[in-house]
Amino acid sequence: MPKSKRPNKQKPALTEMSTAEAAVATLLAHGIDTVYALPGVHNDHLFDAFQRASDRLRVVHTRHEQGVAYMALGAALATGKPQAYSVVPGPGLLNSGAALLTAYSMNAPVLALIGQIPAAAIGRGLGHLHEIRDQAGIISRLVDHTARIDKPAEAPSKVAKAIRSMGEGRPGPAALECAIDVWGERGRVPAIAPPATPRAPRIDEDAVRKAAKLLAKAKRVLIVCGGGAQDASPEVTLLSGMLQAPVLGYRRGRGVLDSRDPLSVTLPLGRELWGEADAVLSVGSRMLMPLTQWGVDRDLQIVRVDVDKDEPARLHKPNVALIGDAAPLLRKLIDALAPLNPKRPSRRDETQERQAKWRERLRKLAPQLAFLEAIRAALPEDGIFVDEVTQIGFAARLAMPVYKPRTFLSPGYQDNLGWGYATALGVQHARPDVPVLSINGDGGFLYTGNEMATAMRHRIPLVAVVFVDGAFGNVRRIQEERFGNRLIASDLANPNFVKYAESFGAAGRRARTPQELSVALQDAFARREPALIEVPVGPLPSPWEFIHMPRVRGK
Ligand SMILES: Cc1ncc(C[n+]2csc(CCOP(=O)(O)OP(=O)(O)O)c2C)c(N)n1
Ligand SMILES: [Mg+2]
Repeated sequence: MPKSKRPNKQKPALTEMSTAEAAVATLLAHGIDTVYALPGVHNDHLFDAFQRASDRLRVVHTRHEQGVAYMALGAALATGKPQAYSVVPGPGLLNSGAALLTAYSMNAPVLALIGQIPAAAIGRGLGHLHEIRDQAGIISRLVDHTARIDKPAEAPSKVAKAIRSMGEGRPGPAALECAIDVWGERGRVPAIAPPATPRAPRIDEDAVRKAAKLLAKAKRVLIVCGGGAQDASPEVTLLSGMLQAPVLGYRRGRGVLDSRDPLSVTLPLGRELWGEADAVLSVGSRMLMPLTQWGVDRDLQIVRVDVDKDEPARLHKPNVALIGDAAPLLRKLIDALAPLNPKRPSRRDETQERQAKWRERLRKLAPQLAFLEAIRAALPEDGIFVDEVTQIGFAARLAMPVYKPRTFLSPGYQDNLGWGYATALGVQHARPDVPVLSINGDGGFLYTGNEMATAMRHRIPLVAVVFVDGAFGNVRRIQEERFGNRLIASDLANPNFVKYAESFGAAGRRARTPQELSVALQDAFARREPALIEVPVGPLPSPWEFIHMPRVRGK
């Protein structure tokens, strides 16, 4: 082609902006319209840019950095969409650390915008305000993608890349640092474009056919769902019917198949079915408990659907690994299976009868179950339940009916005490259209109970229940049962939680029985204002025999 006819390669338009303004414009272009943020001098220019964009961007500030990070996590879990939080460097970053760790382990798309000391001083150990040794190195252990924005022109591409990284492959958090003197620096910035639609990853059709053949031949299939199945509920439901396969969801897999479906099961029965299955289809689950505690042998064929290519073979090589997003992969699998699949006898009656037997045995947890019944009756079908590391939570994972995906949020393998209240605040903030319930023990609640101030300040109508046994009850029971009642560091001095809530201006109530809890919850959901219900309880029966159960197959 003659030189003169070459199409004019247009240079992107340049606009004069600060680094912070460019970062904010890029967040907005990517649909991020809320930042959970706690300010400080390192990020003053960033907050000024937030302020100038306040017709399009909401800033929700909390009373501790763990609050902003957990809120962003909650919003990400509730919506499946990227969310952002911002903190000062050093202590601000570390204060948000447990939540960032949890976002990583839950594969949640959370972007951390973290301040830094003056650019020229980074790495020199001069003792600048909030300096921490090798901040970038610390962050890199917490997230898969991190970068530092060093000048205004870099902001759009680095922010865009960070957001893209949160959704590519295995989703997860990302972090960006920016120095105190760089946020306000002005320069010419390339035009900020909305994100390109990501290309759908290629599906390995051979692997899909192989999986379909394997499943079509199998007689007793079990489907195991983890957090990665939450957006594949219609597909899992269809497959379960086609294969007459019970669907096991424990913590993060609950709600993928509606609990009212006779083929929906939780842990104790799920383990029994694992012992009898000739094939397992695992969808977005690490399968740590089945593979390590329940055992595996040659008679069990395994198909694993996972977005992370390294995950399926980590513990035990599956017969087939399908790599990619669960929903499109399962749709392909359904198409491939349809012509091969024999008409199967119904397993609904069998599964229901066996569920009923387990329900009898689970009566051992009757006090917890009675409170859960009251909660389920008051919480609408699409209401969101935010779990905690507490006796009621352990029982909920086993026995509370869950009707829809993303309505049962449990912290997964971190099981970090104290995540609940602030995470639930983020959930309620991101989903103002549905009621959200946060359950807590008295131990866990005071990790972030101070964020009741945030609920009031930002009018977030979250309802929290605090079960008060005056103890880190779980720890205390272990000391009683396994350490000859040698109690240590497990008793608690509590505030009056009703007065505590009232001191923030929130509604506080006490409910002493499941019936009273039911009434208090209905009232709190009707009022749509921040509320706390204190429920005094005694020691509660142990759930552990239903969770840590012995091997059912293999050596
Ligand atoms: C971050 C974190 N720290 C400590 C623990 C250990 N831990 C598990 S349960 C528990 C006690 C929970 O007490 P509470 O919230 O009152 O619930 P309860 O068992 O009394 O119902 C503790 C300390 C944990 N899981 N996570
Ligand atoms: Mg307690």
